Amino acid sequence: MRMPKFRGVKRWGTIISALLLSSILLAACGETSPSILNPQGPVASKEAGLFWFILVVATIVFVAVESVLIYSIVRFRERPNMPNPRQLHGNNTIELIWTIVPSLFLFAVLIGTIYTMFNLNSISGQGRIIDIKVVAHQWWWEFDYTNDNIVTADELVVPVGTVIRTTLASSNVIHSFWIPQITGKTDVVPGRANEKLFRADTPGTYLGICTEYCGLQHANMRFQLVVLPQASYVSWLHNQQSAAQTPTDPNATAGMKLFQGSCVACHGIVGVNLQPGGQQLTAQYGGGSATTLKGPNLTHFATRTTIAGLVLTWNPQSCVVGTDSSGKPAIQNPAACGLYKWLRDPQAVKPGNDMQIGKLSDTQIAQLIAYLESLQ
Ligand code: HEC
Ligand SMILES: [Cu+2]
Repeated sequence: MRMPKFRGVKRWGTIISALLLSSILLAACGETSPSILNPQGPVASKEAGLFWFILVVATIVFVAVESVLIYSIVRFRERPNMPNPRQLHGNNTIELIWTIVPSLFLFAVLIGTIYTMFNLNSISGQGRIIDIKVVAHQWWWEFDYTNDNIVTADELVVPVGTVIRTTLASSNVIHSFWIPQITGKTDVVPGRANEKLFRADTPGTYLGICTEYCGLQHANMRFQLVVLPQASYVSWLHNQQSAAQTPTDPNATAGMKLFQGSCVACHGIVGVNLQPGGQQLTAQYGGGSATTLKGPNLTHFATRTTIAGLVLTWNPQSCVVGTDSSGKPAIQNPAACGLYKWLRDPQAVKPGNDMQIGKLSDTQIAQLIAYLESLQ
C-alpha cells in the first residue's frame, strides 16, 4: 500500500497560515493579563520554577520520542518492490527500557512537585506576619485584618516584603483565590479554613481572580492586590483604623442621611452603624457572624478605586457633583462616573448581584456620591 500524497502547495499553505494565525492570537494574550511566568514574590517564583522544571523534562521526552519516530518513518519507509520487513514478537530488553525510563522521568516530576508543595509555606519576610481573613462572597472579596481591626473589600492592601498569612473562607459556594504574579490557586471552601502564605516583593498593583466557577458573575469576582512600601502601608493602616468623619458639606450630609435610611441594611461604616474595633467588624461567613451585613464595608470607600469586584472603576475627579437646570444637586457627567452607573442600577451593571435596591433619583445619587467621596 502507498501513502496518499498531500495535495500539493495549497494544503501546506493552509496548515502554515493556520499556525501563524494561532501564534498571533496567542501573542495577544500577554498584553493585559498577568503572567505566572513573571512572578513578583517567592511563592509564585517557586511555582514558576516547578513549571520550568516540568517543561524541561517534558521537552527532553518529546524530543527523544519524536526523533526516534521521525527516524523510523524516514529510514524504514516503504519503497517500490520492497519485501515485508522481518516480523518481531516481544523483546524483553526494549520493553524494560521503555517501562523504566518513563518511570524515572515521572518520578523526577513527582519529587519536584512534592518538594515545591511542601516548600511553598517556608517563606520569611520583614517584621511580623500579617493575618488576613479573606472571605469570598457571591461575587466579591472581603478582607478582614484580624489583628488590626479593619475590614475592606475589593482591594487587598499589603506592605512590600512582609509575609501575609491569609485564611480563606467562603460565605456561600466554592471559590478559588488566585493572584497569578504572587501566588498560585487555593480553593475557598465553605465550612473550611484553608491557609495560604505569600509575600510580594515589588510595590505595585496586581490582579486577583476567582478561578473556580461560582455562578453568573464569576468573571466579575476580581480584586486588586495593592503592594505598598512599608511607610505608606503604615499610614494607610492608620487611616483605615480611624472612624469615618461626619461630613460638613450639605450634599454629603444629605447623602449620609440617605445612607443611614436604607444602605445600612447591608453596608457597614465605622462611626455610622458600626463601633470602632468592635466584634461587629469581623467579616461574616458561615453563620459565625456578628452582624448580618450582606455588602462591603464602606468606611473608607473613597480610598478605593474600584467597585464591586472590579466591574467598574471610580475616582472623585470623574464624579463631580454640580447642579441640574432646576438647581438640584446632580452629577455633572454621569456617563464618565462609574459610581453613578452603579447606584443608578447595580443589577444592570452586574446582573444577579446581592445589591437589590429601589430606584434612586439623580438628586439622591448625587448626594450619596458626595457622601461616599467624603469617606477618605
Ligand atoms: C440588599 C443589600 C444592599 C443594599 C440595601 C445596598 N447595597 Fe450596596 N452593595 C451590596 C452588595 C452585596 C455589594 C457588592 C456587590 C458585588 O460586588 O457583587 C454592594 C456594593 C456597593 C458598592 C461598591 C462597594 C465596593 O467595595 O465595591 C457601593 C458604593 C454601594 N454598594 C453603595 C450602596 C449605597 C449607597 C446603598 C444605599 C442606597 C446601597 N449600597 C444599598 C448590597 C447592598
Ligand atoms: Cu468566585
